[in-house]
Amino acid sequence: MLQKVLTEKISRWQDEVRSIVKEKGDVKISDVTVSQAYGGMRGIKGLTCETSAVSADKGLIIRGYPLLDITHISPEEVFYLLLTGNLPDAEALADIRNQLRENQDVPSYVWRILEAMPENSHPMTMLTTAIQSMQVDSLFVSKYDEGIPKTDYWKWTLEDGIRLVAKLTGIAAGIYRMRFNKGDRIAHDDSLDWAGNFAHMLGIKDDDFKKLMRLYLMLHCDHEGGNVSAFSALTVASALSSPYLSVAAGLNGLAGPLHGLANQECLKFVLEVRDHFNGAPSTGELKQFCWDRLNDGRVIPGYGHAVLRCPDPRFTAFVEFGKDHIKDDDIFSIVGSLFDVVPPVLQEQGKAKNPWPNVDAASGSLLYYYGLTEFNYYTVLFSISRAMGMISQMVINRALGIPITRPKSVTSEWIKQNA
Ligand code: CMX
Repeated sequence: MLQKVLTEKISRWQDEVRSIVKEKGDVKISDVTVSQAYGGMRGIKGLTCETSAVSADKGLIIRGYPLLDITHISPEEVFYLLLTGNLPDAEALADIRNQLRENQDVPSYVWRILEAMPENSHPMTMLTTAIQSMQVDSLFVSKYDEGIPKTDYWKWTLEDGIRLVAKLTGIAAGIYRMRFNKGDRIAHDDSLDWAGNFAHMLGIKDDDFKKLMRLYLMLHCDHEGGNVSAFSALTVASALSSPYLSVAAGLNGLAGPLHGLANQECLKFVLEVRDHFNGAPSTGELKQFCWDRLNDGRVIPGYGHAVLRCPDPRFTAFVEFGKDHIKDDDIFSIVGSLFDVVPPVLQEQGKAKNPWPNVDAASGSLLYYYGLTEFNYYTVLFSISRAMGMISQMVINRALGIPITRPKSVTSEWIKQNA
């Protein structure tokens, strides 16, 4: 059903893009300065992304819906929305849920590979290794080898994508139980939705934790096309590498502390605050603690952003959840105090362009409360969700025939001569 809806929409999107390029192909949409060329290409408009947009003052907008208007929808609904541009009706939702259920079993070779890894492997390394290993089952690769036409690439990218997303919760839960000695893997419960089932397979039995997983896996799904993980995944995919290799590449970028790994760094920081002050500190103490960290040349994790210039709505959504469910918790109240203290400190320091919290500032305190205390696991949760955005972007790029990525680099010598 999803496949049928997309087939119809994609032919319209292809026509639309063809006519945009025909009419406006020579119109300039960005200039590039020397500082931008040395500065991580920040702000250069050089690629398109249909699934979501991030505005500096409002944050994430998914297919036209501001994030805070749709925090009630499930991850499966957001996956459908990312792919098609519309929210699913009951029948379409049941269809995508069925497809995820039918494809959820993890191949046994994945467990053997994970078991062979060093016991202290980072959970993100385990996750991307598991994903890469499933390349062997890629339908895109086998259809490509058979010589399918270019116009069909997106279909097999989608089939791989659904199979991958379906297995990610089982793989991630298995990694959690294996890596942190939680006992045997827990079998899936098919009466549950995708995120509820994930909570169940982790072995955390609280119904509110299931709700948190629904929110968590929805909120992290996508953040337009130019962030490290999306851009890396798309760049690798543009070489027609399989969705397995492309998503693994993107997630390896997510595993960096300036990107998705900031959620583990952030909770670590909050726990450092708690341990240092033996509880919640006063505002003055917290301010000094932040200054000491900045003076040591370290960043305040969970704050700042390359695009946003406002509190991240994903942070707001997590804080709302926390206020509703764990209002009096010590760690959650430190997160609240940091929200009061860090922005003025960063503003006073005058370096960070955005002093406000990002997605990673609050989520860890919620996970910790429900017993998911192993913070070097947190980026795995981010990954499961973000894979939906990566797959959706990949399907659309392949449908639109976006060619291999190849921006032009120049040498400093060239800049000296030409700029
Ligand atoms: N604490 C201290 N310094 C910060 C800072 C923070 N939270 N955020 C930015 N700065 C500093 C930068 O390190 C940079 O310093 P230098 O000039 O010495 O290099 C300066 O302020 C300017 O940086 P910027 O233009 O404001 O930010 P960037 O676009 O370069 O980087 C980001 C954005 C997110 C990497 C940065 O804000 C940061 O390191 N934040 C902390 C880590 C974090 O929370 N990352 C998660 C982001 C969300 C996600 O992707 O998951």
